[in-house]
Amino acid sequence: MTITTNVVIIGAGPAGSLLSHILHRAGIESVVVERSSRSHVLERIRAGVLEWGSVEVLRAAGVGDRMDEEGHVHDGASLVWAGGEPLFLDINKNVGSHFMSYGQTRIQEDLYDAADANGTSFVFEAADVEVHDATSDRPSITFRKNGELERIEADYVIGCDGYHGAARQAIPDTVLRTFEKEYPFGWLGIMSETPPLPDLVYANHEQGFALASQRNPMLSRYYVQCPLTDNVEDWSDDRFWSALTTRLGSTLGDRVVTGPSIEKSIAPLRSFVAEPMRYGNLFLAGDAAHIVPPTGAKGLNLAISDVHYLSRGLIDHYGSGDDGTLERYSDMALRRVWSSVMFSWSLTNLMHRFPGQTAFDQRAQETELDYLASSTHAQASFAEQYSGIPFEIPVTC
Ligand code: FAS
Ligand code: PHB
Repeated sequence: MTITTNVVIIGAGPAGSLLSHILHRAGIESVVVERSSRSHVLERIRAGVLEWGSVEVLRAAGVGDRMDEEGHVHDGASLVWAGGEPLFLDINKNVGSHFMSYGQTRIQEDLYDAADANGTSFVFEAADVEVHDATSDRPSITFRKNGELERIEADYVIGCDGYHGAARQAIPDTVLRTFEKEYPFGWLGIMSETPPLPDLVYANHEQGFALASQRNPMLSRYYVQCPLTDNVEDWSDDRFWSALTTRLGSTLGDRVVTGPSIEKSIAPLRSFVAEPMRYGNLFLAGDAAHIVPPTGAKGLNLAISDVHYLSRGLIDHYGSGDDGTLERYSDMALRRVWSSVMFSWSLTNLMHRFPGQTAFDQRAQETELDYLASSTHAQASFAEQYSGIPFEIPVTC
């Protein structure tokens, strides 16, 4: 069976479901085609920090009410290293901005609730998605649903299908340029129903990196760096809490409220960028085009900024026929992507212990952190990058 629509979106993660929702509010029809089940997407535990620009995009899209009720606004985050007292990097004082703790899982629930209210067409458990005729005026996708081959023809195909998706594969190797870096360690993350530390804390320790984060006043999210060869089974809760509290240092480590983990997983770290983010009438947004190590809390935020830019281009196209923003999309999105990729790479290098790291390397990291503590200019630069550089297109309601 073949159906036609304005925009067909591959992937119902945060990028695809936010784009579909914003287009719906502008009267633009879309169909979202997702490989997994709705419940599987909702079960994923991922990001936890929203740049202020992302908060504004979600509010402007009308899906920010529960975020504003349950999210926690932070004026800054703390760094701790070499057994010293934590350094609170005051983002509000330095650049007049904030960030919000609000889990990606919640955002996904909010977006699916909005899709249900919109009546937008989502196809879950779609297999073998393929993009066809991306450079024609009528690109299409095919997929299998309950064994039946389906086709959707559209004006535009948007790949929001993540790093392992099908959309990027439709761009010929003669056109696509990719940039990749893999890190020689992973993050072991746990969730525990315990009160979190008040602030997010990033720790550089000779045993390795650690991060204290949160989801709500009774749900903590913690991470410790671990070897890529480790499995979750290698890490009992006791071993995890011991590593975390050691790496956070005595001041903060003594304040951690431990408890049984309700989720435990290991994520690999990589930096990846695919250029361009457009090929004919195929566009890429979110993890389909870029991946960052979670150190800088940028992955989800880049997905939201891509959608902010792309939705404006599509709204201009269907509204006034102006294709200027669509023409600029790839270059504009990539400027923000590379800025976040660089910040995430830089902070990962600063905060983690690399295999073969020498005493010199450790001392050099600590010296850079000492400089950050001593320089208001360095702190302002960190604050601007962590809370998110300004959008090239302002957010409007
Ligand atoms: P997503 O990957 O979320 O969504 C893509 C969707 O496309 C998925 O639902 C997938 O099932 C679907 N799909 C894939 N292939 C398909 C196909 N062929 N056909 C149809 N559908 C297909 N970011 C942070 O900022 N902080 C973090 O702490 C953090 N932790 C993370 C931990 C893990 C384990 C992972 C994998 C990512 C993490 N991220 C984190 C990054 C993450 O939040 C992403 O940036 C965010 O999910 C990006 O959203 P999307 O671009 O929508 O991609
Ligand atoms: C999280 O809360 O999951 C989180 C917070 C900050 C990061 C990465 C992950 O840099």
